[in-house]
Amino acid sequence: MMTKPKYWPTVITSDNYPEFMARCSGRMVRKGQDMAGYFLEKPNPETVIYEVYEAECIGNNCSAITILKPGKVGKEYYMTKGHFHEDDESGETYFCLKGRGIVIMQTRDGRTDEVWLVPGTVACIPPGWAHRTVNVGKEDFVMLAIFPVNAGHDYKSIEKSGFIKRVIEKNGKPQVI
Ligand code: S6P
Ligand code: ZN
Repeated sequence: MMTKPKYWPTVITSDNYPEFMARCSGRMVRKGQDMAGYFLEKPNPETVIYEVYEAECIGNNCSAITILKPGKVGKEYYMTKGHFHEDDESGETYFCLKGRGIVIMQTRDGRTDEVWLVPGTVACIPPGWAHRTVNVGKEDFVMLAIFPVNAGHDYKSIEKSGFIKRVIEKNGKPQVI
């Protein structure tokens, strides 16, 4: 049986993404106090590191905008917690809308890779790769994520073992170590 489409097509750009955020039903704020143990040094508990705006999933597709603040904890740039997807078949796509960032990725068997993002650049995260975003710029880093509805989020594995690579400032520049 044919059902009447419920949604209109949408365009999201570097200029109009706040309109998308305004329509989002979910908003999550991560402060330093939520990220104890993630950075090499202790973050200020009250400092906002990032915010995530989640839209209602449409069919099989979920979308979210992450606003990652500029700044460092010691020499380490602000970053997201990072996670694997619970579903091993679910990848993800990150579209950079603003700023300058790095997506750090790794597999459960220890392979690592990273993708540098600026507006107009897209990171394709294959299934089975954990992903974390790092803001290495001086302004907000904003990206749109599209992922399958059944992806699920496994934060525990990263909480336990962390990422193999970190992004720190060395001689005034970001360096993946
Ligand atoms: C969801 C997607 C993003 C992140 C967001 C925050 O699959 O990867 O929307 O949730 O960037 O990162 P994290 O690691 O705290 O979920
Ligand atoms: Zn994800």
